[in-house]
Amino acid sequence: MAEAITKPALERHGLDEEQLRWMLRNMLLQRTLDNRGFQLNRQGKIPFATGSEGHEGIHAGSALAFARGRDVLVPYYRDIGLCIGIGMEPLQVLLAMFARAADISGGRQFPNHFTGRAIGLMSISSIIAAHLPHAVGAAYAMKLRGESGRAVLASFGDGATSEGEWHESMNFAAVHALPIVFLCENNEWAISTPRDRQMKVRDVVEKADGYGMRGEIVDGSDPIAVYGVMNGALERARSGGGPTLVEAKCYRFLSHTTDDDDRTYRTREEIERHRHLDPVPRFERVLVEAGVITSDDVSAMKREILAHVNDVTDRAEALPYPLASDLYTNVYEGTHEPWL
Ligand SMILES: Cc1ncc(C[n+]2csc(CCOP(=O)(O)OP(=O)(O)O)c2C)c(N)n1
Ligand SMILES: [Mg+2]
Repeated sequence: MAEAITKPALERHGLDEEQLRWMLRNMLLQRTLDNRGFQLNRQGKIPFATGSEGHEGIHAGSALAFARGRDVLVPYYRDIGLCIGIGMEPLQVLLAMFARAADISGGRQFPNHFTGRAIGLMSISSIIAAHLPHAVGAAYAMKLRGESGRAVLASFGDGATSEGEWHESMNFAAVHALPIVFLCENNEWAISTPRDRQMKVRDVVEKADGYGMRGEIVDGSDPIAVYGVMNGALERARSGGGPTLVEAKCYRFLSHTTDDDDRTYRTREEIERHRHLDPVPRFERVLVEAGVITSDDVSAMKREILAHVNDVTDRAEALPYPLASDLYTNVYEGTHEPWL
């Protein structure tokens, strides 16, 4: 009798079914919010949006490895899924897009420049790599205060690894064995600059050697693999094992932002060649095939997410803009108004 062909069991890195479904929901929510930003921009309702299509696996896996209430996240502007994954409400995303007064920055920041002290989310800087010395400073403070069991998760793109602040941060963190994980979301592009015009090495992770830092590479379109690597690196950092550079490979499917037209520097064929890496349909398939979720439940999840995103869109849009008279509130101490 022919032996039944058994498929290898899904590698879960200890994750239960609820956690796997949580990651899928985070990825679907991220994509829906992403698309909403582009739609609202094309409708002329918001001036600007940044997409993160292709990064969803990195964000879901890393967010699950993040210890809420203990760790500190120092992200960059493409990390919408990472921010909602550690507890930021989707309404905040829409308030920032619409630049409403109720936005946490009072409608002053670029969209996707989130902050949230209560959830351990440090403010995002538009200046590439400028957040990394701050991330290292937070990790240094944890070490000086003897706060073991905590770590900093700092993320950035491949382009950021050419910046002086990136190198200084890596060096300082390695020398002082700080509790920090550097997460490079390598999406092959820095606006219009491809990876091979950005660096001579093939993999960002090779740069870790120059600092005597541990480096790990992971398929960023596989959230379970990302969780495995990030969980290991964060646990090591929390328990005194020092920093790690994690390079998560992915691909940026959309233009850099709504202000960018990627047809001027890359072909449609190149994008199509990477489609099989799209983490969202890929993970959906993996979970359905492994019997973790049914196709019907995925459809119901998508409907529930769309209804929620529609609701927060309407709520945010209905709220007022900040008042011009509030321009200097929280900028200068007291009632100082520079024009008076
Ligand atoms: C110091 C600095 N230089 C240039 C810019 C303009 N800029 C904004 S995003 C970006 C590309 C960054 O690429 P990467 O780090 O790979 O991140 P990605 O956008 O691909 O996720 C550049 C050059 C900036 N914001 N800050
Ligand atoms: Mg990039």
